[in-house]
Parts: sequence; C-alpha cells; structure tokens
Amino acid sequence: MSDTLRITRFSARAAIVPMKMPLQTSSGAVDRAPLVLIDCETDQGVRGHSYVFAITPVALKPLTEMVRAMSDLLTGDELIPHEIERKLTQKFALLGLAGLQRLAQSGIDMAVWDALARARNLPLARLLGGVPKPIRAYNSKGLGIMAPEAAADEAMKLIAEGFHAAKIRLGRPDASDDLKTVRAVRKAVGDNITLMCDYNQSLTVAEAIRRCAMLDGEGLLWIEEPVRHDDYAGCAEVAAATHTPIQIGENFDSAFSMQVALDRHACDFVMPDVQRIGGVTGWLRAAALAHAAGVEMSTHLFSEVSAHLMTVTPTAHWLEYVDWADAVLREPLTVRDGHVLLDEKPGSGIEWNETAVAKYLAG
Ligand code: SMN
Ligand code: MG
Repeated sequence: MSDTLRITRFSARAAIVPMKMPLQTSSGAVDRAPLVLIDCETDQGVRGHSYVFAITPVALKPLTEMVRAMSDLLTGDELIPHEIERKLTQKFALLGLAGLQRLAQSGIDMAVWDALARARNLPLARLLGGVPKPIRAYNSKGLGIMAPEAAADEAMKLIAEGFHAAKIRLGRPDASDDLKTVRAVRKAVGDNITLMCDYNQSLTVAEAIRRCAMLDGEGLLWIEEPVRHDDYAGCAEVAAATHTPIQIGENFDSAFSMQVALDRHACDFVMPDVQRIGGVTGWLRAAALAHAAGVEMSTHLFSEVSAHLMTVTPTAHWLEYVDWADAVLREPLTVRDGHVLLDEKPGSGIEWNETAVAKYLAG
C-alpha cells in the first residue's frame, strides 16, 4: 500500500437508535439516540467509521446534512487529520465552528483518524502513541431523575454490570429530594463505590451554592454542571464555595473555550466531549491544556473513541460509559472489573452492524 491515501467520499446516514435505559435529566429526557453514522471511504478501500449524537431528534436531519455538506469539501484530499482540520477551520472561519458545524467537523475528524488507524493496521490508541489497556470507567447509562428507592435499585443494576462507579442526575424541584436520592443510592451501593452527580446546568448560582453545600460531605467525587455551562464566572463562584470538586466540560466547543474556563478557575475537573471539542484532533489539544494546568480530564459519552483517547491523556481521570450506540455496533465495548477493555483491533473499534442499521435508518 502506498503512503498516499486519498478520500474518495464520505457517507452520512441518520439513524434513531433505541436505548435500553432511557435517561431523565433535569434538562430533558433522552430516550433514544439520534445518531449520524459517518463513513470515510478512501481510494485504497480502507473505510473509517464514526458517529455523532444529535441529542434531540429535531437536530438529526440538519446535522446529517451538515456532515454531508462539510465532508463534500474533502473529496480527493489526502487522509491527513491535521490538514483536514486546518482546511475546515479556515473554511468555517466566518460562519464559526460551534454547534452543528462543530459536531459535523468532529465526526468527520473521528472517521478520518479511524480510517488512518485502519490503513496502518493499528488500534487508534497505538496510532496516537499509546497502548490499548483497561480504562477506568463509570456507568452513566442510567440513574436519571427518579424516586430515591428507584434510584437505589437502578444503581445496584448499574454496578452489577461490572462497574465500581456510577453517576446520579440531580436537579429535582426540591433540593431535599436530591439529597434523599444521593443517600439512598449510597446506602444501597456501600462505601466502596464511587459516585458522581450531574445537575445538567439546571441551577442559578445562588441555588447551586446552596445545593452544593448540602452535598458536601456526602462523599461525591464531583458535582457536574451545576449552572449554565458558559457562565464561567458563576461556575467559579460555585467552585470556590464548594468543597466537592466541580466538573464541567461537555459543552466546551473547542480547546480555546476550555482554556478560558481553566483561566477563570471555573472548575476543578474537566470532561470535554469528543464531538464538541473537535474530534480526536481537538481532544489532543485539550489534553495538553489539562496537563499543563494539572487538572484531571474525563470523557463525555462516545465511550468507544474516548477509551482510546484516554490512553494518551496525561491527566486521564474517568471514562464515561454509555451503551447508546450498541444497537448498531458489530462489537460493543467489553467491561470488566470497573474498566472498559481495549484490544489490538485496528481503528477505534467502530464497525456497523448493517442489519441493525437498516432497521433504524431515519429518513
Ligand atoms: C448527558 C449529556 C447529554 C445527553 C445525556 C446525558 C449528561 C452526562 O450531561 O454528562 O452524561
Ligand atoms: Mg453531564
């Protein structure tokens, strides 16, 4: 195989994938996964795969169209992720690379890296200079907003899947119901299980300070997104007033945004989302910033690609595990003893189960 690999075309397919466990957050329910399945085809037959998550079905069609329109710009280009990122950044300088454009660019980037890893016959971790190894993970696919007893039961189920950690969604109208839930879950799982919680941006700054103080002492590893994601001043106030570490990052739309948050001491931990931070390329930049700042870095969704990225993240903290793409994957991730396992399969591990894909294609 010659060294020059060129992109022949991309395909983007919209699918609505069923979730085994719907998730109720304080900012809305996620009960099915609207995914754009992306394939990057090359002139040597190698194909890269990735998906992006539209979060709401309302955004699925425009996101699919955005991936198609953006990837059309790359036909005939060499398969060089950093050059492709440079080209798309330049082409979108006037419109901006946030929102759908960022999701599309990130998805394209992940598919390109996957194709490159496959062309070199390496797992993505090895292509990036790391090694496939077990990655510490928490089970995040459940524990939405529900009654305390139901949360305690669900926590036991999540742990029984092989995890030693889980995340509780908070932000009930009455703060005392959040506290009751955290206590019910802790009582059920015992002291050896790590618990984190997520407010999904639902609180005002004053209410966040009150509720985080209420949770200090409950042994939570972090309190995630207590206030509006882009209110870094508000986040910083909450972080300064709270003993438990404050976690944000799933809404950083670039490594630059993360740097602003770090500069403003908006949080104690960061957890960029690979589809918002700029794909694999953007992740690597963010990981360097977290390293320089001495801040722990976790992942958000996209467990398959993110597990590989954690192998080259100097301050790697926790992988968020969800199984929301499982129904269309040929080989879903394996979990053992609190870790997601990586192997020597080339690429990021994403291969479509085409029979399932055909069933869930949308429009
Ligand atoms: C979350 C984000 C997006 C969709 C579902 C759930 C949540 C998390 O904030 O961090 O898991
Ligand atoms: Mg979150």
